[in-house]
Amino acid sequence: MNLSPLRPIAADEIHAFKRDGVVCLRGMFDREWVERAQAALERILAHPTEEGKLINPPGSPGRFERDLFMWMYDADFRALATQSPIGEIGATLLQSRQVTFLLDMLLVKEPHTPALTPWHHDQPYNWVDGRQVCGMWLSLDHVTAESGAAEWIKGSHKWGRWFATRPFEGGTYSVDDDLEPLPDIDSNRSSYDIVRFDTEPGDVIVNHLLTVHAALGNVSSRRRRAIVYRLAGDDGRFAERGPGRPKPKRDPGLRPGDPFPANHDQFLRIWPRA
Ligand SMILES: O=C(O)CCC(=O)C(=O)O
Repeated sequence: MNLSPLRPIAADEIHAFKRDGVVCLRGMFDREWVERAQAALERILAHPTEEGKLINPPGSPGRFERDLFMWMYDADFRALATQSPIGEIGATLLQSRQVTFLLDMLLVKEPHTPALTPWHHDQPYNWVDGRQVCGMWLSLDHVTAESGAAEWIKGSHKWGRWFATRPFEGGTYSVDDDLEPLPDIDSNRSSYDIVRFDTEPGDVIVNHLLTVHAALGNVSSRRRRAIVYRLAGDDGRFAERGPGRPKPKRDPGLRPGDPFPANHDQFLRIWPRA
């Protein structure tokens, strides 16, 4: 299993991440990691954690499955967090000396699950402030538009706008967070620079946490399995979001604005590697 990315990350990939707020890094994880991750994901799907749930909008067919914090339950998810190339990839793209792992999440769209993932960006949902913050979408299947690829609006991380959060399942949170609503992107797609990547197992899409994105439904007969990470770099600070928003699993004992400590039971300092 590769500790470092299977190939060096190129200067133009780092530049694309900065400029566009998203980049697809092909072939970062070797086959052993991919198979280990696939097997771990199947274990969690068979025995979901208390966070595991179906997030199909009401009445929609298929299975859109989500689980969270798998690394706290499963040794292979923990190994992915701490021993795989994700820390080094994060440090390279964020140009950061250190990387803190905030969470892992699985997002699976089983065959014939047309549920869309709505347009959103991640930072207003996530307990992190700062500019050196990213998500990673680790592809565990051959993913195309038909099987539910994600779509990203290039440059949206630089709009200087924070949009109101909405549950993936549809509807709104009962207490508003005073953020502006998202524009109607789908009715006006040609006004946006939207990019989509077909991926293979072991490819990683890295996004700034302010990059606006969505994902298509899986209308194919193939599975679409992804593990998603959230990472913070040097300037990442703990944040609290509105009532009902996603939270760390337990009270982390931090105040808004606190740096993430090097040793914390919920936030892992994954780079430099211990
Ligand atoms: O894969 C999906 O359905 C959505 C991915 C997403 O929203 C994310 O990676 O933040």
